[in-house]
Formats: sequence, structure tokens, C-alpha cells
Amino acid sequence: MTSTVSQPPYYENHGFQPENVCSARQPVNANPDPKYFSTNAPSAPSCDPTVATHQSSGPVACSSGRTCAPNVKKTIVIILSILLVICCAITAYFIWYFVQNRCVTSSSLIECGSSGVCLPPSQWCDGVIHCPNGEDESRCVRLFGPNFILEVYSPVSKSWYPVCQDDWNDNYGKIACKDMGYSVDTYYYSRGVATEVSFKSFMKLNTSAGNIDLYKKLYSSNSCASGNVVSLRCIECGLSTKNVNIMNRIVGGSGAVLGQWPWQVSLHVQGTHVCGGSIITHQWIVTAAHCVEGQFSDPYSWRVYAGILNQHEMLLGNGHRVQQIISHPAYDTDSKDNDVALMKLETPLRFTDTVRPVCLPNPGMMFQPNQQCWISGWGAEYQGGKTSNNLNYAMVSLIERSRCNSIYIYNDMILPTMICAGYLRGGIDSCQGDSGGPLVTNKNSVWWLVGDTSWGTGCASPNRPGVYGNMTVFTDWIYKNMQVKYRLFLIILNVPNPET
Ligand code: 4AZ
Repeated sequence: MTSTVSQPPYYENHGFQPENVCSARQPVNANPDPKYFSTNAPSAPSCDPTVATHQSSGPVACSSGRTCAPNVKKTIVIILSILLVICCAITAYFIWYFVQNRCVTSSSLIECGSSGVCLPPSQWCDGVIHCPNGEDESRCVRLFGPNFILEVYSPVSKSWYPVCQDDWNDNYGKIACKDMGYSVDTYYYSRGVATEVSFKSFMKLNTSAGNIDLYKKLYSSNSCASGNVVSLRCIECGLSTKNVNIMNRIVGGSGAVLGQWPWQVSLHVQGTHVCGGSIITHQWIVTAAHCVEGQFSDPYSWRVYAGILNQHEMLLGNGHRVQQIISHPAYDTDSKDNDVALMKLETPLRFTDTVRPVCLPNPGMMFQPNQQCWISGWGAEYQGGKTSNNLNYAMVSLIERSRCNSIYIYNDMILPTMICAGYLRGGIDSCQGDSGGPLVTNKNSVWWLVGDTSWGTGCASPNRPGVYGNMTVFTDWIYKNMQVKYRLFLIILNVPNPET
């Protein structure tokens, strides 16, 4: 920065070579302007420059011929002192940071309040109180079943209770959504739905409890005056504006129309479609862990295209950049166990009729064997073919795990984190390039993400159905990673999510 103020009372130019004048000057740490500050620091002999030159190296000479080495030494001392101060400041910052975040810095643990007690994420909301003040079991909320019934965990009775609609409002709904990992911006609605006969106990709001934390206001009760429990939607998900035409390739499928599978995205590396994915929020995409392993683990190499059916058309746009990739920590390359990953976009998607999220399945949702599901993607249209230019889809049926594990199908290779879908007669299936993309079903007029395309032996061969990641098993992991607090911990440490 240049200065336009009048001549300073003292100026030392360390880049100069003083030629011939040695005069008294103040020491480095002396007050530069006695007019404003008083100092008792004595003057010290020094060399003043008479000619402004550029920097030079070599000894600093005075007119007498003796070198001005003390001046150079002083410069070095000043620089070293400055460096020392900077180092001390950085060290002090790190000490402060480590003390503040002792749980994070140890091994991605989460601290119980400010107690200093640290727990792994798996011990939060597991029904066992580990924190001294029970914080690990005190903000446990979930959405249960196809009607998104809000449930709160009671550490006292160690069970989940539906929340009674009495005195509930949207502000409470937003708090619960935030605690699950959703942004308040996506909040959709809270509404009362008639209680099921199976509900015997409820969580009720104590409205006279004053302005305290939502969870402190909740108490368990055997009655709910309105007879309604809270159905909570944290995001408007699972809507498709186009009906599925079942008659209408994938292998053996049909060409999709815009808006039919609005959660489907194409994931590109270097301008080429590599995998599919599913939109679950404005910023989060679910895909397969095997899509993002090894050389593909760098988020900056990916581009995400949403709301476009045609691959050529995608290349006309820029796509969305990826900020972060979180692969399931228990993903196993060989068995494809836990084949799921999350991509966080740098900029949020704008939802339209053709770009929308799919719903993550809630606990308590039953998908029946033989349930009709749909797969979509730009994968090969036949085994060994190249990826398709247009988005295709096909209907497939869920296949019971025990059946899929039979000796003549996949012989015990189907783990609980997997789900089989397709036809044992062959002919219709996902294929290379469909990986990471959605397996969805429609229930209660909502589209649910049942699985992510994972693997299979060949494509559409008899007794070799497609194998998909079992999303119901992964939703807890997905929600935890969407929670800002928990994710920040992992980003800071650059460690994988230990949650399994
Ligand atoms: C793949 O390599 C792939 N037939 C995807 C699905 C199936 C096989 C392979 C299932 O992307």
C-alpha cells in the first residue's frame, strides 16, 4: 500500500544500499515518532540511504569503507521476529481450536454438549444414554412409514412415539426437519393425520412450558385430544408430473419423457456420462460408491446434469459442480456391500417440473416381494453395448432376498444392504452406465427411492437380475451426513464417516 501522507519522521528502507552516510537512528523497536509517543529507547548509529536504488545483495558499504553488516543483521532479526510472532499466533490458534473441538480432533467424535465427553455418531439416538446429561438421546426425531408420521424417541421408555397434533405448528415442524438434516428452506408442511389404532402413547406438547427447547416441551401421554398425529414433510419429494407408460429400453425399456423421472441425474467425468444418480435435496445426490472410487473420487472432476434427457444436449451446458463426495465408509469393492455414496453440489439445483427430488424411504416402510418398481438411466441397451444417448426406463419387480440368494441365482451374494429386482426370465434389466441411478416405486402417490443401481452378472440374462443398494438400510447414514454439524466435523478432519 502506498502512502500519500507528508514525510514520515523516520524511514528505513531495507531494500536500499546506503552509500556514504552513517548517522544516528532509532533502534528497531523504538518509537518512530516522538511527537505522538514517548520512548526512552536510545538512538543507535546507522546508515541512511542517500540514493534510492533497487535491491541488491552483497555487503552494505558505508563511505568509510566499512560494511554495514549490523544493519543487515538487524533486518534479519526483524524478519525472524515477525516470523516468530506469526508462528506463535498460528500455534496459539491451533491450540485454541483443538481445545474447542477436542471431540472432533480425536477421532470424529461428537461432544456431549460442552462436557468433554465424546461419542461416535453410532451411539447417538441408539436408545442407550451415554452422555452425562443424556444429550445423545434427546433430539432424536424420525419420519415413520409412508405417511411421514413424525416420531420422537423417548430415552425414558426407550421407544419411538408419534407426536400428537395438538398445539403443533410449522415452527416446530421446521425445527424437527432441521434436526434431521434438511434445510429450513425446503420445508413443505406439517399436518394432522388420524391416529392409527396401534398408537397407544404419544408425545405431546406442554404449551405452558414457556419458551424452551422443543424437545423439553414434549412429554409422553396416553391421550391425544385431536385424535391426529403429525405428518411432517421436510421437502416436497417424490412427485412426477408425467404418468408412467408401462407399455412403453435400459435393456428392454422405453424412452423417457421430460419430467417423468425428474430426480434422475447424469454424472459426467470429462464430458462423458459415467453413472446415474438421484436428487434427494437441492444440494444432495445419491449415487453408488463404486461410481466414485479410485480415480473418480475427486469431486472436482464431476459434473452433474439434471432435467435433460439427451446426452448431446448436456454437453451444451456446464452442469453442476460437485463440492464433496461422501462414500459409505463400509463400502466393499469386492462384495459391493454398502454400495452408496453422496455428492454435494457446489450450487443448489433449482427445482422445476423436470428437476425434483425423490423421497428417501422412511423406517417402517415395507416393500413387498414382486412390488412394481422402475429403473431409469443412460446405460447400455444390451450387454456390452455403449451408453444410450437418451434416458430410458423399465418396470422391474422386486425379488425376495432368499430367492435371489438361491444357488441357481446369486448363491448367497445378496447381502442385507442389497435388493434384487428384475425378471428371472431375463430380457429387462439395468446395464453398464445405469449404475448409481434410481430404482423407485410409487406408494401413497409418492415416488420412493428403493435402491441405487449397483451390480449384476451381465445384463438381462435369465436368473441374473439386477442388484441394487437397499436404500432403506442407508437412510440413517444419509440423514447423518446431511446434518451440517456432523458433516463439518468430517470435512475438517478429512476422514471418512465412521457410521455404518
Ligand atoms: C454396471 O456395470 C452394471 N444388470 C449395472 C447394472 C447391472 C450390471 C452392470 C445389472 O454399471
